[in-house]
Amino acid sequence: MTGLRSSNRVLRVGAGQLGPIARDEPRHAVVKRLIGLLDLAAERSVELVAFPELALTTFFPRWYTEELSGHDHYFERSMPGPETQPLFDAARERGIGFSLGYAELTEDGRRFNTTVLVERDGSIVGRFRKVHIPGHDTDEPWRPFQHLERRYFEESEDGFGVWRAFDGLVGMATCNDRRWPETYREMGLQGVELILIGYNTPIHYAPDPTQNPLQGFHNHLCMQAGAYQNGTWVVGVAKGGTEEGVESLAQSAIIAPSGQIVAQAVTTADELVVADCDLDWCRHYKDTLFDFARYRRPEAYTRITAQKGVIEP
Ligand code: CDV
Repeated sequence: MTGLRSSNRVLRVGAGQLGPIARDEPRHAVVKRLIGLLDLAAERSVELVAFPELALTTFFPRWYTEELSGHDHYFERSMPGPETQPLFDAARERGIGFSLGYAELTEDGRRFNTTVLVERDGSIVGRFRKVHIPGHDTDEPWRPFQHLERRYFEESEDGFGVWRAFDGLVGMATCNDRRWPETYREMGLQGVELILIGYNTPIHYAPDPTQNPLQGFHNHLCMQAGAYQNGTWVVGVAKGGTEEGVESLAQSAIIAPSGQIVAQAVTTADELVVADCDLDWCRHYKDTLFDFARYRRPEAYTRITAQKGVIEP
């Protein structure tokens, strides 16, 4: 590929960052905040807004309950449901698509940390269930606050899909998924051009507090690397600020296929971060350095490992 080319596939994307959601904040109040961000998006002709992980409630896995059903009121039994329908209506009226993270309770009683992708006409494009579930599943009162995602959510076996939408190829991942290279590569192998990632990342990491001052660095490090190594846009969107006494990272960012951050949040509150994402720009990387068909060598990776043998830790 030589030189630059003009593109018809410039998608104006917004990262709809949220500040804290209080434990007693009702759904309808949160939905109102989300619609407020859609209003900002409409003013700026944004076509797609990415909202954070578990964007409808406080981050409830920080509290232990003996019975899982003790937290069922934080879960959605349908999407849209009665309380989220106004968000779907508002988005469709404005011609804006969105991704939304929420706690999903299926008809057969399974619980997932899910994100739904909705097109500009209100149709549901796809649904992603978080693959890498961090934290722990039993009460650990020694922590200043808990991270009981492994108690409340199943690990998804569905993997990382990519959907034709927004005139491009769009994928999703959720919070801890963004730290794993396989997340991006699985979608990269399907040609992904835009990955939407919501997160709730406490600054304090109880198992190893030496990582606390590096939270912002690690957040951008993994998303920038994932974008560059797969020639894709990445939108990382936080629920940040201090929620129920727990400080969480903000720093929502829109990252180009070059790995460069092109727009970033400046607050820890509700904020819309906007960038024009030229989906054709992905080709600069997908057709050159990261031309998978030409240069990637999965057969050699396996062979070399076999020859050397596995070194026991
Ligand atoms: N919600 C998350 O998945 N949070 C994790 C924390 C617990 C490390 C994260 O990777 O940001």
